[in-house]
Amino acid sequence: MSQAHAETTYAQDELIAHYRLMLLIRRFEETLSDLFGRGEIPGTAHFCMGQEACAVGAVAALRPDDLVTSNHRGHGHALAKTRDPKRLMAELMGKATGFCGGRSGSQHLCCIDKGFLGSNGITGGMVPIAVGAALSQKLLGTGRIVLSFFGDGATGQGVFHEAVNMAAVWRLPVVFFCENNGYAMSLPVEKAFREPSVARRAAAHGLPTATVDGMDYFAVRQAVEDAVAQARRGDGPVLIEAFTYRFCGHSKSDECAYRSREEESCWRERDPIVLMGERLQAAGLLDADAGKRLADEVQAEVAEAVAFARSSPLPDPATVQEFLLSGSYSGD
Ligand SMILES: Cc1ncc(C[n+]2csc(CCOP(=O)(O)OP(=O)(O)O)c2C)c(N)n1
Ligand SMILES: [Mg+2]
Repeated sequence: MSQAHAETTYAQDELIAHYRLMLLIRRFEETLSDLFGRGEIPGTAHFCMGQEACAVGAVAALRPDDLVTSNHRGHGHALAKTRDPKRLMAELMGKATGFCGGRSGSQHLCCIDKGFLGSNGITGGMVPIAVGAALSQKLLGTGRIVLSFFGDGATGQGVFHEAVNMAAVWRLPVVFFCENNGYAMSLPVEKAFREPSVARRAAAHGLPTATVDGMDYFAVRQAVEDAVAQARRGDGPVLIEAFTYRFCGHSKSDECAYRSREEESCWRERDPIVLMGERLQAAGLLDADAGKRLADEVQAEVAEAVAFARSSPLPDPATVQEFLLSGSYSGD
């Protein structure tokens, strides 16, 4: 699909909804950062600001009943798949109304009823789980796809290659989506790998690969739609490498001493939300008033999520042993 035609191919309402969702992810994390500063969020969190077009563009290519796995930088993935900022905020505050009853925090989020199989603090840890889920879908004949998000750093893990190989051999319905943001913590991709291209390394496993501008919602969506079509046909997995950037530090304590302010501002000029807004405006789908209305709506929705989370109860201490083991745990 040509750049010029992308805006007219998709339904206008859907494009506006996806632009709004990207805004929601950004405002949600900005608010979260503030809540962290106030001591309202226990544990840690890794923000995805700058990477919103990857989460929203990729999930846009799925059916609602498809499945998603995430990584440690998972708030955008979770919001794109569940569209439920209230339960996410409650989970991050450790409240009983959260996705996992307040037990997971940022690093082990999951929402099975919406097909969000989980974030994970173990780098690369969800890739084999995505492959296992894809094997289940194939054996059960559900026709569902699994979309697996991970970072460039995860591709240095042995288990990543084992999982991609197995998916290729068994032609499993999985789309591997690498958000290459140039760094694993402070380590630049060029220093971590003699061959920095994730797509070239993955291609050695015998599956098709594609690279895409991860700041461009339309490009991401198109690449994932093509990959999903192949996987859904039964022709096996595809790996997509999306070039993107995290606008914030790796985690809350990172001051980004390993990268230059010039590099940061170059990428900020390609803010995926601004880029999508400009595309929608140029196509006559969004004007300044509508943009302002959406921004106000999103602000209100995040405030509502915060109010919901704050007013929710903490988990009942009497339930502390629930979910530790399936079946009947006697406490012995
Ligand atoms: C198995 C394992 N090794 C190391 C770490 C520490 N660690 C946490 S995040 C991270 C970097 C991950 O980089 P990448 O996959 O590129 O994701 P990004 O943070 O850039 O989104 C590392 C090494 C970990 N969590 N798990
Ligand atoms: Mg990275």
